[in-house]
Amino acid sequence: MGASFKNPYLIGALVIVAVLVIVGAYLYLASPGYGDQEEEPQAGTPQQEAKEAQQTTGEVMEVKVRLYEWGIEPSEIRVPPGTTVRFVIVNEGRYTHAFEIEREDIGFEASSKTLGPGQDDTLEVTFEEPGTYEIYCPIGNHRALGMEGVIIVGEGGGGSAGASDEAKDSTQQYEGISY
Ligand SMILES: [Cu+2]
Repeated sequence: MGASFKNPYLIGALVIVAVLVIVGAYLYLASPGYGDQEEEPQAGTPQQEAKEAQQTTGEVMEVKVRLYEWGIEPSEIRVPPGTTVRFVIVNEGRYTHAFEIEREDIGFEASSKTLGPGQDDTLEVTFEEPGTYEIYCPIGNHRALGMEGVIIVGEGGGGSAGASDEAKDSTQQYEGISY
């Protein structure tokens, strides 16, 4: 008998608890505080922007180029097609130099400023067309003296061989310097 009395109380208590939980949850969800919390990720448009910035940074390959008597280093640069390269060009020599990229068959040409000793410049180029681009110093006979090299835009930059590509690159850079 007692149980039949207790049960309605128990059920009533459970219903009240359930209602409180639901109301509490509703109030919590609807509260300005919760709204703010949800807006932060939405204001995470900053987060999205940051992501995009990172992606952009990831797509831009920065290459430091040293100009000196008589050479350009690195003398061989390999990039996958579509890569945007930001060349940071520094004249570390005692003569005036410049950095020019040229590919005659597609009529491509880009050049840094003429740089006095110690000066630097930045050149940003997106390489769409696979092939070999020449790099050289256009001043005087500097190219003939050794201030030249190549940028190879290749499709074979297959993802799996990333590490070995790097190893290859450094070897080829040394080969480039030696001749
Ligand atoms: Cu030069």
